[in-house]
Amino acid sequence: MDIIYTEQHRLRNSKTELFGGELVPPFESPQRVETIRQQCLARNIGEIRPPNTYSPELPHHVHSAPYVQFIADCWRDWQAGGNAGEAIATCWPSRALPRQIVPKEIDGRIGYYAMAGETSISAGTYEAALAAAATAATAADLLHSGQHSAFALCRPPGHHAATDMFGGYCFFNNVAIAAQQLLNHGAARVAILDTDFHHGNGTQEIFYQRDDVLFISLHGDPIYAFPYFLGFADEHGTGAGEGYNINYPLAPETNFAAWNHALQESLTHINNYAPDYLLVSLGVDTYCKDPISFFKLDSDDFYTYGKSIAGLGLPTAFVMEGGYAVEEIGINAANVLEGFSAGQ
Ligand code: SP5
Ligand code: ZN
Repeated sequence: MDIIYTEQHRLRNSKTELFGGELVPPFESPQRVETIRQQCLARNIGEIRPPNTYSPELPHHVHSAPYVQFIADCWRDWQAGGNAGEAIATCWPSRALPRQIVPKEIDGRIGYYAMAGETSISAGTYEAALAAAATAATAADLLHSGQHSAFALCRPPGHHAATDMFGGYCFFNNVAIAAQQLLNHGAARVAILDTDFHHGNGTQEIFYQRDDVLFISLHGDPIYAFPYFLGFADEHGTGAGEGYNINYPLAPETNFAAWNHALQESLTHINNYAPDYLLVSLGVDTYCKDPISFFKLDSDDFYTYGKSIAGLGLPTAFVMEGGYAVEEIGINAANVLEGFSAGQ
């Protein structure tokens, strides 16, 4: 399985995350991807290759042009505004402030485009996010050219990024960009299976009214877990998209037996949809020792579920999302890939 990787991910190296009322070093660190890369090398999971070159318009596949421009300009404008620290949103168009007019001032503009305040924007964030999108698009290109599988080893992650919102450590929705790339290449249907602990609110929003992408997510019940305000079981899609969005919100302490039950149902839905391709939003924050999540998967479970996914027999690209137990995320991600290869 080819592994697409570029060291440009390191350009995303913010110093602050707002967590527990303090500014702490971000959970979403450069070390994450390096740990996974090392593990893939040590276990011979596949060849490591760089992404293809794309135009800076690549994110326009799924994001609005003003939003992409905001991500490109934010750090410069924040600094020009005389701010000492990294760019963090503090005021949003929330329920009782509903006017959707994009403010001219950067404090207002960042609030308009933010879905959460934990994620700081800093120097290099835009460049790294663009490289992550290219990494995922390359995985799509590889499937299109006939490869059976690929692994986009990207960061920053993408699944919380919506048409015009960043947050949850995400800026451009890598897996959604890969799906659109496959459709642009002529695919009729693409399925996205999101195994990250958190609901893929961005991916859901992007494809909610469409039937050419089936989105299925297994995640911590939003009544208890980030992103809190989307990801419930009654969100089925609208219009042409009715029936093409499926959520499995799962309770605190969910173990592999219960998680796998939802996975097996998901695989049946995907099989019935008969997509041309499968994209997996691969989060390994379902691991029992993840510092910000509450599922109870063990390292062996990742191998087991990788193997199950291979049983679909679909050309499949894995696109890296979350996972914050840095010691073990390499083992867990490589276990999914190795399980997939064994199941082919
Ligand atoms: C891609 C991805 O996995 N993004 C996750 C973003 C989560 N950010 C909010 C974290 C808040 C965690 N609160 C945990 C409370 C533990 N007691
Ligand atoms: Zn996550």
